Amino acid sequence: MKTVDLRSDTVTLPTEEMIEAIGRAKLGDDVYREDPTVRQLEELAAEKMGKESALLVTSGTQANLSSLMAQTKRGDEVILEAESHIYHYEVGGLSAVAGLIPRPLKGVRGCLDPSDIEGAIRPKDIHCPETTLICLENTHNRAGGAVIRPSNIKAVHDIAQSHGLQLYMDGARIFNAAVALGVDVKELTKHVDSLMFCLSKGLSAPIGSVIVGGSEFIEKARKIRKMLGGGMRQAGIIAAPGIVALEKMVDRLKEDHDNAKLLARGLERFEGISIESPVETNIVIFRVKGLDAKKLIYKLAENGVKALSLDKERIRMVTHRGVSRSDIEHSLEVFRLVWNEFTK
Ligand code: TLP
Repeated sequence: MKTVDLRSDTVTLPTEEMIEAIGRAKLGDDVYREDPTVRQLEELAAEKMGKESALLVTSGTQANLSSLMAQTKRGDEVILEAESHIYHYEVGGLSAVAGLIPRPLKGVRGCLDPSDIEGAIRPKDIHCPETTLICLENTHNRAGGAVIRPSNIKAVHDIAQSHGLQLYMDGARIFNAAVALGVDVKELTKHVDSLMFCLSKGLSAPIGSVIVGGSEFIEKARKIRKMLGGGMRQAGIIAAPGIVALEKMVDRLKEDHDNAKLLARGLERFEGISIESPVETNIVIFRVKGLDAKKLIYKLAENGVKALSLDKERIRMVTHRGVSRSDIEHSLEVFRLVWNEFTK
């Protein structure tokens, strides 16, 4: 049976070129900063993002936690979107490990209203925790891969500046946002103090994420990464495919976006299905009103189409390099058969 895996772009396998790059990589002990391939990746990432410095970490979750810890102190309050990955899917690390208080604000399609942010910043008062950091997520995962526009980032930046706060972006899929808008990624990074992006999602590298920002911040994050057990030794074998990802895999993301739109157009033809928000990038979230999303994805998986349920009625499908246009057509056909049976 043919299988199409639409659970996540994290399932992408490395390209041949990445595997070859691993074999050729010059290595050293990166805790002593002696791995030339890691240094090359970090320089490339900093340059692409228009920031001073960069740091390779093991995962997006480690990137977010290290970045938050490097910009706050225990007991601080952090403003973030209520559906954000940091708040939802990172095992509560910001509180459990970093000792931070999350202040979740409801956004519209993942996008926070700058005036809501301003209203949530704590006054300097003996009773209150100190607000020190604002986090954005771009693209926004649980908002269906929604793109946060440069104008919104700039508006949030201005507020952060006027209150002396740091602005951080979980840019796990920042290149998807840049490709969707047709802009250089720097347009999306120039107004944040720091961000992270993932190598191992749509860019297809097997492991790793990169934190970028000012040199002082990166040095703090480096020490925190060590504390979190992320001081890696011959990490050039991770950095080498990461370099290929950054240099070769960005432009093809458009193909994933086109496939996601094709998928959404096909799905919305079924009565009872509504697409959550217009598809801009590679994530499609849809609601199966009054039905059990978990049971439906189980049936789909039995027929070779893998997806994730987000909650009782919502399903997420993600396109990526491992899924072609004809795989989407095949998935829609499988969906039709399963759906007809399921809703009989
Ligand atoms: N997201 C994963 C799951 O954890 C849900 C996925 O399949 O989408 N920020 C954002 C916006 C993310 O979507 C993810 C991963 C992360 C951070 C964490 O990255 P990893 O999985 O590398 O720790």
